[in-house]
Amino acid sequence: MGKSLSEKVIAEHLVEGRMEHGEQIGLRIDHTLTQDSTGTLAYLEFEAMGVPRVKTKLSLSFVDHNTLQNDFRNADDHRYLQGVAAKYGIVFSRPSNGICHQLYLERFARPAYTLLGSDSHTPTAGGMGMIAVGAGGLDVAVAMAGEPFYLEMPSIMGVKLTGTLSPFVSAKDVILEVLRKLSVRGGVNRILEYFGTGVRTLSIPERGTIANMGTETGATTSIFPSDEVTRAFLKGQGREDQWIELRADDGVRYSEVLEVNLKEIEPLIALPHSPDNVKTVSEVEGTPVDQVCIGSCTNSSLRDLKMVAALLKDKKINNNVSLTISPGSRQVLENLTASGELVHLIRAGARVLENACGPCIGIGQAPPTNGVSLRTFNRNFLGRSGTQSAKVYLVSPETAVASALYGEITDPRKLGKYPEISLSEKFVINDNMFIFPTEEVHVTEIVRGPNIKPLPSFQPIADRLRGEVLLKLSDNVSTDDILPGGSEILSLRSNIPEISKYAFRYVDSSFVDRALKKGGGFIVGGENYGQGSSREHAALAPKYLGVKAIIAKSFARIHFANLINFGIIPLTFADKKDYTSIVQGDVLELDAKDLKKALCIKNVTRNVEIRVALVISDHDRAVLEGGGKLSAVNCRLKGQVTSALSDLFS
Ligand code: MIC
Ligand code: SF4
Repeated sequence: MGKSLSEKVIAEHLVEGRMEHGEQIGLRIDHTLTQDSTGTLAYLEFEAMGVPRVKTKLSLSFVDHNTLQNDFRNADDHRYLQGVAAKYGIVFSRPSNGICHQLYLERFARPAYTLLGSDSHTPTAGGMGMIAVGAGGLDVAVAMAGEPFYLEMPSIMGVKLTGTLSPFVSAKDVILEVLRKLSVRGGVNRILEYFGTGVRTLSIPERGTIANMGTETGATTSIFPSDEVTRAFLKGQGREDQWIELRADDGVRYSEVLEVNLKEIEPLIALPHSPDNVKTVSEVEGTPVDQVCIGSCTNSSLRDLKMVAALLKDKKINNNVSLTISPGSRQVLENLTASGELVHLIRAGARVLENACGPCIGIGQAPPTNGVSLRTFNRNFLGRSGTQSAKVYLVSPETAVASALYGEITDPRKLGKYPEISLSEKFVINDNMFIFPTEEVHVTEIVRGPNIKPLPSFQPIADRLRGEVLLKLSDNVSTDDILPGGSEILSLRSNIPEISKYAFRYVDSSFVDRALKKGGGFIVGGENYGQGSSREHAALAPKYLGVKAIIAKSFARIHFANLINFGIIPLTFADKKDYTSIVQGDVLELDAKDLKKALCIKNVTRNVEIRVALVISDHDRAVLEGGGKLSAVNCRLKGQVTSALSDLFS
């Protein structure tokens, strides 16, 4: 039987385990990336390991999330990150150089490599034939220290693309179609591997868009073959020598195959408040729009902004719409400037913002009260825009422009003549906002501002856990619910005691006080608990507030790993019906002395026993029992392997 593309890349990097679905595997990581809002913690963790220099082929630190400097805090974070990069041999991308995933795709991604990034949209690089996975900062720090990355071997789902996209339909519509079919949890513990004749009709930025938003299905990653289109893109970036051909063997058998005929897709839109709430644009046409935001790591490439420029040329946006455009990178902006296309954006009335994440994570541009905001982004969770009452819809750049011009949700096919967009044979390249590390290390002291606090240390898990159910939640709780974004909260990312005060802020503003008053306790969740971001803070803040275990119907992959890394026990109901037998405020008791045996929670208030499961590998159990990953890794790196960890590293 032939091998899938994913298996080929994984096999080349496999250092532990068998490539069988469900098995724990260890992967050698070639490249790592971090961004500022997860990076400060990741580097504090890396520093704590005492490794003198990163051990990867390449590690990158981007400043793209919180570039707003309302006070000293973000500027201090940026300075800290720059110092760390210089000291430990990491490439530093300065603020406003662009969004990590766009920059990585342009300048560093290469077929058949592995990438681990402390951002959930790291799979964007799968558009270039890589195994690129998002993870918590600590896992990335561990990879920088040269250790393998452990994960459950996903099943490989083939996504067969046939046909060609129709005019005004683009990559965003393809991934919205996939989301419509799979939902926000259909990809969990799967790799989405694209194949079929439709693949070669898609450019690298389009493949990047699809791989990027595969994250919203919960997939471990997405991957495309590396073909002549890949080669042409790399050539345009002056990196043709990094190209190799890569595709699945003939006769490969995927665990499942999803068929998507590109020809049949029409413009799609995700309705509030979930990326899988997908309808055709024509179904909601005519809804008045207050704001349109173009950008984010999903849709801010040169291909996308050239399309936007062509569609806006000689037109003016509607008087009731605020249109913002955040280019994905300085390269995108420079190319648009050199070609003269930037003027079409400006003349039409667009507000051109910084090359950064910006409104995607609530850094400015909150919509008005009850406002309708159309965004080319990847997430529309309630409140993420900064306005709780706003309704955020996710669309392609084509639909975004049509709606900005008409002032209401509009099918872009109304725009008439479809402009043909071709990517330049050679991009204007300018790497001067990257600071490349030198062999010689000049940095003796890393400057830490007053908001950069040491990592809190936690006690190992007690033998007997008792406490109240502090919060009972429903399905698909996102990390934005657990610990929101926005400029105010993001500026506290390097200060766990302070940021913890914002846990569940918009879900239940009394949660923090209750947790502190009760000395911690439990949280109960539904399906897909912790979907969304890779932020470790969504595990660290509850931990800091004394949360001992989370009992849910199922978990999202990255958050599940983060809970283990920081010593919160992630339990699933053995029988999902038992979810109804717990009420917020109930007192629960768990014997956690031996996490290997079958676990049972006692609901003391209702005097019932609830069977729960801890579905983790021996490796993860050892991490949990040893008081979290940092201490486990430190033991390993310092050669002090304790008995609890002996299995782990033998
Ligand atoms: C996001 O899109 O939610 C973020 C902000 O990029 C996060 C990372 C973070 O919280 O810093 C992600 O996707 O991992
Ligand atoms: Fe940035 Fe938004 Fe992409 Fe997250 S999803 S990396 S906030 S642009």
